[in-house]
Amino acid sequence: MMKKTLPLLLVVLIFAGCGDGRRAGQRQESLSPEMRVHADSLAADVVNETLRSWQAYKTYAWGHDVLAPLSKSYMDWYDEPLYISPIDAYSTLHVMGLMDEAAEIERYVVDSLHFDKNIDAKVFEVNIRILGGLLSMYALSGNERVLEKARDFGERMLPAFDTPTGIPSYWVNLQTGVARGDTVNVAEAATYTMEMGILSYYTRDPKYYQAAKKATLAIYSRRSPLGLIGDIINVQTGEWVSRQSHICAGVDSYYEYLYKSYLLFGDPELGKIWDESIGPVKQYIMKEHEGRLWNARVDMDSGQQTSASVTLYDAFFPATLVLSGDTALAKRLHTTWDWLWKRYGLVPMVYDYERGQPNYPVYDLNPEVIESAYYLWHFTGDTLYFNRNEHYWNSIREHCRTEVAYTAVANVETMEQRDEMATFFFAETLKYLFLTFSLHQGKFDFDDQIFNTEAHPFQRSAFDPALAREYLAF
Ligand code: DMJ
Repeated sequence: MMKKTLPLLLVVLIFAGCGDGRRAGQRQESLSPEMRVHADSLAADVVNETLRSWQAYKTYAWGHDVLAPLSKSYMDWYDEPLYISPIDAYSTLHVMGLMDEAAEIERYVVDSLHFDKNIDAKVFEVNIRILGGLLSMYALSGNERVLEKARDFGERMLPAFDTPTGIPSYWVNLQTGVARGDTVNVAEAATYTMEMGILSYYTRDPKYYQAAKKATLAIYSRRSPLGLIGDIINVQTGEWVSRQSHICAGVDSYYEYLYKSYLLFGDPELGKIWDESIGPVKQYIMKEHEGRLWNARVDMDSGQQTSASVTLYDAFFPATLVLSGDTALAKRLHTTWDWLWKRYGLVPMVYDYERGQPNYPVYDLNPEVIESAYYLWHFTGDTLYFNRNEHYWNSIREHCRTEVAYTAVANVETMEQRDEMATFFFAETLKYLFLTFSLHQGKFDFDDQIFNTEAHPFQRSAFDPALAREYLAF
């Protein structure tokens, strides 16, 4: 439940401003005493496995971006490491109560990490993982030196937004500020309002949020008469490079951030954009096929279907839907993802539901199906969703567990493994599993939290709506 101390204006914005049934969730006490014991042991198992994977990272990849768990080695995203796994892992370790491990990361970040590196960083990815991770590290630790790192990183990202449209270039050089890459997808164009809004709030400097919001408005203002957007755009001209409309990888977090940023800050303009965007998505993109509900790709001008390919990223959508109050649609979509997971034993990255075959059979330890089951478990109290996440955890344990940690699967039809443990396994997958199995313990107040798209949590009641309006300048 929302905290009673929540400022009245925020309550008004969240409840009265939403008008269509959006509400905070109700955790239902639906676990029997026996199930609670079982859930406790699952939560403890996830913590143990997280610790085991973290120790593997420290042993084989410390100081680098990503653990390669099969070769017991490491990979970096760029010529110099940015320490992405630990930054992404911090909030999960903290939420699990692994405070020594979390404190070690915090010390390393303030003492040894600097961003004055001559590398071209991918703006979208470093925003959700590094800026989002640092901001949640600050929120959880209160360490002002962490905030200084986040501000420094935000400053280094800003030159990317200096384009005629306000949509950021694909890359930015962290040292020189030189940006390049004129073609971006919508997720890369407009998944910034949460992190940059939070940075504006903490620093009381609106320029970050203003840059992020301009990019979001640049996408929204280019919608078709049907209210649909394309998926790839030129940041210099604002011309759509692809007019395919969908909620798949390459667009997904645009919609997620419209709603979540509105919820966190109460900017009415974002609420209006969400309200005007979600109807066309439901009308044109949701498709029935053989008794299941899927999402299609359609032409943004005609609404005609262009493809029946879904990506496993699309499974974020039930979470956003149930958060916004549309539980019925969220349940139907999640049942489809559950069917696909159980068909293969893990979910393929890309699947064509009309052909009934994967287009790209990789599973990279992604969180989305689990994330949505966690939301549904929280909001409905139906143990079906708890059971689903138990099933998914068993699948991951069976197919992805290695001698030292967890790894991706190259092909869900053969379960052949691939040598990489993505940073979001720490940030998202393990966190959502732990929060599912520990929900009944009541230690983590979901209703007072909003996760960025990389599952870094931020406390809603820590953002005063009147101050948000001032610090973000909306
Ligand atoms: C994560 O990096 C983020 O959640 C992103 O928005 C899309 N999905 C990946 C993990 O699958």
